[in-house]
Amino acid sequence: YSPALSLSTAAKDQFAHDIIAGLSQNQKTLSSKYFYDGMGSKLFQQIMELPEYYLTRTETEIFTTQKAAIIAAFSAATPFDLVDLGSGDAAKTKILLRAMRERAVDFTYVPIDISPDAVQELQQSLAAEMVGLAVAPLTGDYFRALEQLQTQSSNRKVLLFLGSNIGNFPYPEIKVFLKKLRHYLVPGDQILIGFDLKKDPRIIRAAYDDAAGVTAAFNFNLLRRINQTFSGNFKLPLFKHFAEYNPASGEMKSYLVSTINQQIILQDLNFSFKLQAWEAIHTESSYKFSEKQIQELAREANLEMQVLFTDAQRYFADIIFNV
Ligand code: AVJ
Repeated sequence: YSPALSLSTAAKDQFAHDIIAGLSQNQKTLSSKYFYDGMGSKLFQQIMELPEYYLTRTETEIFTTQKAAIIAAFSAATPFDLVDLGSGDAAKTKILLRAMRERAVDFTYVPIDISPDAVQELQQSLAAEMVGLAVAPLTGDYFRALEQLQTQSSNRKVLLFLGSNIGNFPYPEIKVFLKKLRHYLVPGDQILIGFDLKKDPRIIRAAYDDAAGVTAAFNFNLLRRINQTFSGNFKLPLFKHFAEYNPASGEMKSYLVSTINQQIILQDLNFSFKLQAWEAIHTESSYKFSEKQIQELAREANLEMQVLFTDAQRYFADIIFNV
């Protein structure tokens, strides 16, 4: 695949700031949004193929079996922008894109992703697979990208936030996030959100601790990326991937656990810190939802639930909200 595109200075400064803040805390933490450099996006594509990672399979099932109803719910009388937050390789979105083209729906596809590599590859694959599709991609932070979109298009917006990306926000932050999103939307706009639903805790845990070790590699890649970006000395074999699901809170938590006492130095940042043996760095939370929680969230964010789509096993829900 193409070599990694480099980060902008602003993005690199933000990354540096977040690393230092997260690793200076008592409970050390790194933000999961930094998983997705070129390599991380590739590893996540492999995760989506894993037998244990039911999320992609179930959302794909929803789109494949119910695409006609989903598209009909977009109430597409006028041209609109289909804005895909965290588009990645857009494998699932492409199911909707193809069906919308078949029905001659008038829309522009606006993929937004934090990974420049992912956006570039998506642009190339769309040019090859969907000739003539109007595509206006944006790279970077969701809100920065939405800011930019406002300056270049006044179309009605249908936002996609698929794959349970929303699960990366802890509960109070989701509310803040949804309220911020609404700030870029007006009545008549819509949001389609994919939620991973609560289910057998063992099934959930297995999805984040797969037998082939791809999720572990995805987690370790964050340390490799920090080493590479800031001349760090993380030694990957001195850490263990550990993932744990709490069925009471619905929080799926991933960690990198230090196996020994060690000092980490990030030379370019002039920053160092110590890790005790078996101290854990929290790297990701992926929240799981009950339908009741989703309804509550919608109420609090002042979003009207229009329609809920789910798979045969009720593992996953794609819900369209009216702004
Ligand atoms: C892309 C955030 C939806 O939380 O399930 C997959 C990322 N992390 N395996 C998720 C992820 C570990 C994924 N999201």
